[in-house]
Amino acid sequence: MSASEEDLLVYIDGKFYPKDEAKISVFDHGFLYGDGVFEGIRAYDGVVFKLKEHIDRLYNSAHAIMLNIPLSKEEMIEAVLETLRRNNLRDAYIRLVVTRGVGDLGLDPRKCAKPSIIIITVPLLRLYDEEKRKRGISMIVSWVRRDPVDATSHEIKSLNYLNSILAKIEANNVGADEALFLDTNGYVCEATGENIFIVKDGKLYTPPRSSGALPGITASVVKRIAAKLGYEVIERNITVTELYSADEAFLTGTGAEIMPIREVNKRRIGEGKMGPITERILEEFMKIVRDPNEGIPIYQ
Ligand code: PXG
Repeated sequence: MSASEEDLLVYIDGKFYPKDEAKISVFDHGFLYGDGVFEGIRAYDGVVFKLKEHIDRLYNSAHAIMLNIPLSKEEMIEAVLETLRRNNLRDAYIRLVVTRGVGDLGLDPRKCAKPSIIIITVPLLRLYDEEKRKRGISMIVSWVRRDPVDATSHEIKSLNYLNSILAKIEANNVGADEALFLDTNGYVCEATGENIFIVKDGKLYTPPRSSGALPGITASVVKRIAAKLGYEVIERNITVTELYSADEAFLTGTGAEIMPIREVNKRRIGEGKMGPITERILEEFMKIVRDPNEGIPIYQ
């Protein structure tokens, strides 16, 4: 049995705190400047899906911002598993945050002596209901561009998500489910926290790394599934007009899993519901996420 929401324990720097007492300093630069990195991870049926890959990405993000995480990768994996065990969780959403730590009111990270590590685990978070999954989501193209690779690049999973939040606000304002970013050159990039794929004439297309999109772990699994099912996956620039006339389109992410896109800027995509290739990939994906070989078991 999993703990009730109120009893959930949160890991902060090696100690466990009840949810209401899980607090960090207002002088932490994660709070003051968004100076830090994070991962969103899922556990399905007692297995943390692609935990090693998420930990590798976390350490790569930290490396890019010159933040030395005071735990080895093995210790970090154990801390995540221990947090899940303390909360008796088998199906969970895990938020792993590493901040620059406590400093003064200047932004210089050298003033921060020690990074803070926070691990929050909650019973599975559902971003969209199953009805939405069949129908697909509505999207708008955001007026705000994805930060380019030579700016606060989203290749780094940093605590700076204002770029995404600005787009989400626009989607909310017009009642759309999600917002789509274009890259600096006006090509399709990604959604606020999901990568994008389109299907055209039996082939899959997804934007290249140079678009500034985060290299998604779900996206890499989807590429593998597509190849196994015999669909070619091509990484290249995609225009908005191409997206409008795609046969199918879908988003991928830890939170959204695989989510079909029904319409973009009121243009219907394909049949305006989950397409057959998306459905086959989703079916395979749902098998893979529960495969113990695709992650790390919590209890053994
Ligand atoms: N792009 C961005 C900018 C992301 O933040 C993805 C793509 C998909 O990557 P993965 O590795 O998850 O397939 C992300 C992931 C949230 C939330 O709380 C965000 C993400 C993951 C989980 C939850 O909004 N972002």
